[in-house]
Amino acid sequence: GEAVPVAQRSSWTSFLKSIASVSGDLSSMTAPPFILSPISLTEYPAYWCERPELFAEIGDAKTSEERVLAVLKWFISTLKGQYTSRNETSGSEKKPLNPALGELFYGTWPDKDGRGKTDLIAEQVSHHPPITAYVIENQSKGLKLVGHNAQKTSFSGGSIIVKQIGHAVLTVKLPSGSEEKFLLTLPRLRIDGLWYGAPYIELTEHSNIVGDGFVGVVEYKGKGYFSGKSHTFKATLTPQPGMGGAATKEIVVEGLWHQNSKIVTGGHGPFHDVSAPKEEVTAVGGEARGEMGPMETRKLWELVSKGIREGDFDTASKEKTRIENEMRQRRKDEVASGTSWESKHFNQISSDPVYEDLAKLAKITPPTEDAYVFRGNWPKSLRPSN
Ligand code: 0T9
Repeated sequence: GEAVPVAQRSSWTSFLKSIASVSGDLSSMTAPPFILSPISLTEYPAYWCERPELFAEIGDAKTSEERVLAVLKWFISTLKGQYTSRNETSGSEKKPLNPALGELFYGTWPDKDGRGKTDLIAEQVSHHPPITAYVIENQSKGLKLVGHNAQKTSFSGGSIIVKQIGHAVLTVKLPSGSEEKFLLTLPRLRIDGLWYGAPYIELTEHSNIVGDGFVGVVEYKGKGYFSGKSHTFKATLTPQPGMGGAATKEIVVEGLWHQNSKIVTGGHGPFHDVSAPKEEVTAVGGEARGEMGPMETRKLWELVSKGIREGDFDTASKEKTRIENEMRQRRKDEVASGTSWESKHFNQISSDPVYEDLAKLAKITPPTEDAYVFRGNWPKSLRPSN
């Protein structure tokens, strides 16, 4: 492919051959330097809040219908960042750094224009396969998003197919003191453009937003499907009689998730629009004096990231090997001492009752999933009053 530097062409070809034969977890495979991202997968949950004002608006909604529309608008508005931002900043999709077990990321979006402060904790709760658990909270608006992410990859027709495993639950505290919970599931990804060395993501199949008297389905299509355009979606919100919601009408939104959309049924007019720039998270150290500890992602990968950014791939690869060996040694030491790694912020539960209830309502499979419950232990740097 022409996007591949000449010196890396044969290594890219053999990388592609090995992804075609390995199925499941590509994260630990060694890829040629030109495709490496200096950012770890542990940072990716920040994409959920790069439009913090839209997240905050969920807390300001007055009715069930307003609330579910605010959830849908926030969700759709994150997709551009989640799935196209590496292309925008570095020309193509890149392979994220493969996180270490227990890797941490703390971040915040400051209060501004009455939207309240929003904070994030992400922790790598599994190394192989990579699983990231996260919590994003805007306390003043009564909003808390808790979720986890894993991927199952396969190769088909020259593309990587990524099935996202995991889900998120958004809890909205209402002024009455009661809570509404929304279940969010995640789309499937197809990574195209591999042959040319310029990979990019298209979303396929569907994902769900279920809660507050609505079952929402977001369908994704790319070029050559119902609109003929890339990044097309159609979201249908169907009220559930008997689920407490007062709403009775179905709402349909259509458009391009990386640009804009409009309400076409159950209302009319513009819906989301992500032409304005997004707001990146501010990384915060989680240690007592606001410093970054050795397992905090930007500290842990500091020299690897620097090497990748500056084109010093020897240093990057040496440092990466050092970290991997150190982690292997930790796991061996645990076995020898009969201990095991424990998450700092999350407790794993083998089935999530909130997922089960809402998945049943929307006929989502599988009927149950595990989940990671946030322990509520915010670092002082994010919650000085703790
Ligand atoms: C959750 C997101 C996820 C993580 C990434 C598939 C992928 C790892 C998972 C799904 C976020 O909310 C959204 C965005 C991008 C996803 C990544 C894109 C990607 O390519 C990687 C996989 C593991 C690879 O690195 C494949 C090899 C690479 C050479 C292709 C560029």
